[in-house]
Amino acid sequence: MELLDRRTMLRLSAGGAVAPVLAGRRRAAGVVPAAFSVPMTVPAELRPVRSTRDADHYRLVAAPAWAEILPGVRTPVLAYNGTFPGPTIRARAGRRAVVEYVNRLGEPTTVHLHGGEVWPEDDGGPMDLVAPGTARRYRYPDRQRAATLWYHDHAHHLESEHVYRGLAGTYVLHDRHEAALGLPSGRYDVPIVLKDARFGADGGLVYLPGDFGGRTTILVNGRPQPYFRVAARKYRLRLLNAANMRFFNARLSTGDAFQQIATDRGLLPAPLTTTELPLSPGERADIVVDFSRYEPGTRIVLRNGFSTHPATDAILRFDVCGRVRDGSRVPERLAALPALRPATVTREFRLSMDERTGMGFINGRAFDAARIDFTVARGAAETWRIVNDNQVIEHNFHVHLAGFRVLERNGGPPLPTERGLKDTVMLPPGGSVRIRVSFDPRYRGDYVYHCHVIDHSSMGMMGRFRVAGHR
Ligand SMILES: [Cu+2]
Repeated sequence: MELLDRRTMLRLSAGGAVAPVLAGRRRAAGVVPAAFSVPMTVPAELRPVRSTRDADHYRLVAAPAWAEILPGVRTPVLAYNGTFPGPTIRARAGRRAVVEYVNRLGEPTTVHLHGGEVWPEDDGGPMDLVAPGTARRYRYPDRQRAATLWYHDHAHHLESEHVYRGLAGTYVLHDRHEAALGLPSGRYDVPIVLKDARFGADGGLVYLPGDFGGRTTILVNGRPQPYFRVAARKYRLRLLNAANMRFFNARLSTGDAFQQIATDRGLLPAPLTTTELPLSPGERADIVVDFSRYEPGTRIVLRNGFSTHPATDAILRFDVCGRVRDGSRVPERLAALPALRPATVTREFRLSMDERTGMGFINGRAFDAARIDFTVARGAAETWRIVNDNQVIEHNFHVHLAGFRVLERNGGPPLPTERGLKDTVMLPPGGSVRIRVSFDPRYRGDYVYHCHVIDHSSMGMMGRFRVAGHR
């Protein structure tokens, strides 16, 4: 029976075929509102508790909390500083950020800064646990270019449920170069944290591993399919796919194009005009949407082009309000990418999941905290080929510390939307990519790489590598 259930679960995770049934049940429970009936909220910004000449100190407390996700319903969540999702940290390149982290949950946790170039002891790796009732300090050098990063729990075997229940937040890194470009900023620079969830009849979050098909409520910044009242001007939207398993393909209901200005690790060389933007879990993309081309009163839905069910099709509705003065611009040149360095080593990673047991493997091996899979020379550039060996299950791939560029997808060119600096890349069933991974010589030690469909990494689809050697 249990096997059958797991099988059903995996089938759901592959195609979402049973979603209509679950959606029907959910509607019967009467707790999830109709789409666009609640306003979108913007996560609070975390103020430093103190600042020194070169560092900003933040305090992050993980604790159980209540959140109003569905209108009028109190839902128990796991929260950073009491909010769902966690507060947005806005850091400045060239200044260190120090996060004092307190774990007031009943389980061990870690905090990983996804996309951050940090020392291993500050990476919040899956085994570097913060015990319940204890605290520790994470130091982020912030010596990389401006980018939309995010922080989330990474405690092995628990990260999937912890992130699902709320332990995730946006970490925006600003720098001077970007500030000088004149892009939409301030209240017009908005984090859009995408998740999905399954609610019980009591309004609680139901967590079942691999339950893609059951998580049919789409959440934006912690609200179900909200509306967002926007001024008729340009907005920078920082899209973060913080869902455990769901892939999004962002599109406007009008079919209109928008501009992508950044990938995971920072600005593109030039804005890309596109009508769709696919994002697998962990990926980010910054886009600029110019609402001044619409008459006030126009409503435009941000849709998920990957959705196979009407209940999960809509993400968010933009309600265009009055015209305002807009001094922002999207310049034709954004930021030059660093030169692609020649690779000294080629590696292959084959991702697979046993559809019968739900166990995840990379190159045939499940995660073992005691095993180092390979060693990278400090400061090296390497070419990695990554293959999804499953024929129905979606994976993706994330490496800690290093950023990369996508060289090839399925033997052809990369998607237009992934031609920038990346740290996470999608792998549809049977798909493959070749990437050029570039290591910053300032860092060495042990890090992990894994599928960021975190119900999969939780089940073993993860490994460790070492960066070693003198300069
Ligand atoms: Cu996977």
